[in-house]
Amino acid sequence: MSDAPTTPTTAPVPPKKTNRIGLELASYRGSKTTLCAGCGHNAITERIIDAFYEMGVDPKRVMKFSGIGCSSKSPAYFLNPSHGFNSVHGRMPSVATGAILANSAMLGIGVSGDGDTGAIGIGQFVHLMRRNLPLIYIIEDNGCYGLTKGQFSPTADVGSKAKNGVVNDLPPIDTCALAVELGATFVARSFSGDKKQLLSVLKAAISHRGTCMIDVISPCVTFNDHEGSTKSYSYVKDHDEVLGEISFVPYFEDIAVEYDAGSTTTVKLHDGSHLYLRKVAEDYNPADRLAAMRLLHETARRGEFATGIIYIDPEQPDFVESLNLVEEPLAFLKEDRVRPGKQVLDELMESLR
Ligand SMILES: Cc1ncc(C[n+]2csc(CCOP(=O)(O)OP(=O)(O)O)c2C)c(N)n1
Ligand code: SF4
Ligand SMILES: [Mg+2]
Repeated sequence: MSDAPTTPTTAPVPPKKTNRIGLELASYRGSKTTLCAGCGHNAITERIIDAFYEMGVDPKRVMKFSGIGCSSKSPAYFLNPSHGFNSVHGRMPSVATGAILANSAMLGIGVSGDGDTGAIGIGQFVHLMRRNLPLIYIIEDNGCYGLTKGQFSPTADVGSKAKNGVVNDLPPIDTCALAVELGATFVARSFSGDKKQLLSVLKAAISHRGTCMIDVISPCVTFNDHEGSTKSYSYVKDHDEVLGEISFVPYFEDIAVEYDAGSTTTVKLHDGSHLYLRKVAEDYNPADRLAAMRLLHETARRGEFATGIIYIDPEQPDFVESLNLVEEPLAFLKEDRVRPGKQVLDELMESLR
């Protein structure tokens, strides 16, 4: 028997999994969350990470915005290499509008709360919805002000009970109905606990050009997850009326989707991706604004939530187009292109004489 030393064998290291632009999932993560364990907002963060990774979006091309609240802390927990601006309570829409108009080559995502949007920020929200600014606007909706210890927010339902037993007696603001009414071109509602649906909705939103308003019911385990609350995990699971199966096929993948033309709506998105919306609940057409309003009113009357893509119109020009801005981002234009020359000013003065 030979006693020559044997060379140790090392197991081959499997190649790291990357997406279509060569980045690992880690490039889409953010700092460690400081939110409560089990908070719905953390699940939404995970889906945002998955959606941007799977769509192969360069995180450096993304701008993240938020207001104030537990929800508004979320952008710190995803897409670390992206640009971010944590604004004042309820003022994220104006900050996002300025940033996107200054550099429309970037992809904007804003995270707000039901309080940040529906209370102090409602004025900014309604004007954002009218403009079709290319922005993914997510409301992490728990029906309360989580950060300030669980007071009712404007999305709390009539009759919903707070942890201390107080019953809410004011009617809620339905942010989806408001968004549809005011002209948002992509309106969806989802649930932080529905991984598959939320991921498809987020991927479709990345492919849409215009305002995507996504209200995600996101239970607050600390202040609003008890019996009597209509935003608890158990209530939402029991009252979620799923509009139908969503299949999203990105433009860079060649996936054959088997669908029945009679019961599936196909929507072609801005970047060439496709959405196949299979109707389960009813014969629902997400391109019909009146049908969307009817659905929202009828489900609310029954104490239910319709989830899925509620309304979509991929054809409307976005705010950048309707302002007729030059193709090149304003932020990079040289001074001689943004400041009128002396001759132009002289002509203008002359015309005002
Ligand atoms: C101008 C101003 N008013 C009030 C507050 C106090 N405040 C901080 S967060 C918040 C509400 C947060 O609720 P929501 O947007 O629903 O976020 P959540 O914490 O529930 O995720 C309030 C009232 C503040 N920070 N700034
Ligand atoms: S207080 Fe509520 S909303 Fe805030 S992190 Fe905790 S569970 Fe989430
Ligand atoms: Mg809230």
